Amino acid sequence: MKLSDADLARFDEEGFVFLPGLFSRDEAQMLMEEAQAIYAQDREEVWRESSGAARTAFAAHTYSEPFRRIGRHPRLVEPVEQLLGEQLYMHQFKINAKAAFDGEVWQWHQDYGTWARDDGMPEPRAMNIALFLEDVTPANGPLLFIPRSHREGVFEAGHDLETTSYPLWTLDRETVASLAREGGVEAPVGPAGSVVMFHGNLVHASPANISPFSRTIVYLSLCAVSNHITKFTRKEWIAHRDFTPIEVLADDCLDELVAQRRAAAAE
Ligand SMILES: O=C(O)CCC(=O)C(=O)O
Repeated sequence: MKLSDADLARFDEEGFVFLPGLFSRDEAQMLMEEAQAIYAQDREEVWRESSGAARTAFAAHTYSEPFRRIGRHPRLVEPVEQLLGEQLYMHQFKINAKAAFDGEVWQWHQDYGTWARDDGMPEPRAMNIALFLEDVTPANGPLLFIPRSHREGVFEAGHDLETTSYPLWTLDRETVASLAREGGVEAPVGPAGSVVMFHGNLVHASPANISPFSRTIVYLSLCAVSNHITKFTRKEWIAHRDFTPIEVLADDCLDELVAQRRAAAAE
């Protein structure tokens, strides 16, 4: 799948592109059921909020067939290849839950700030492409982006090990306020199956979810192969060390799994 010239121009200008309804509801539902089964497992790759609700599941593309296919899906991999102009490897893969009532914040940060500091990634030639597995609304903890904040490089950040169970290099309030005075804050919201891709330096966050509706998003952090990480401080299943270029599957690679789920539900 290729991005249009308008998408490319918007990405360059704003630092993100939102593609509503890129996957069908059936595809998103099949993946959502798989995500719930993973969150129910007791495994080290599943991190939890202080309430015990799942916060994120790392590396599901290595132990789940539906997510293995998502990690090689042309609708997710090809747009990033187009933007970065070379083949990609999977730097990180996570399925972020924002549990109804209990989903906690993600503080203001830049992903490349973490990839550079923790993983020694040479350049911001990596980015997230995110697929909504449930409807994302203004109420259930949407991603918040500061448009155009990707243009100013990496900001000073402090390592926050306390606010949530997830250590993060976070920006101070003055920096966020000054960037938001220029760019505002936008929250891409839309139905399950929508996709958003954003620059590694785009400043973003998400609020707590006090609504009764959960919000689940799967993130592929894709990195240009020539830009692979050089420091191995985090677990292999958080920051991958397999730099093999991703070979994409066929566009209909999820159909068989959707049909299997449908047949199982009809029994
Ligand atoms: O899923 C979210 O709400 C935010 C995730 C995020 O910011 C990240 O993974 O860098």
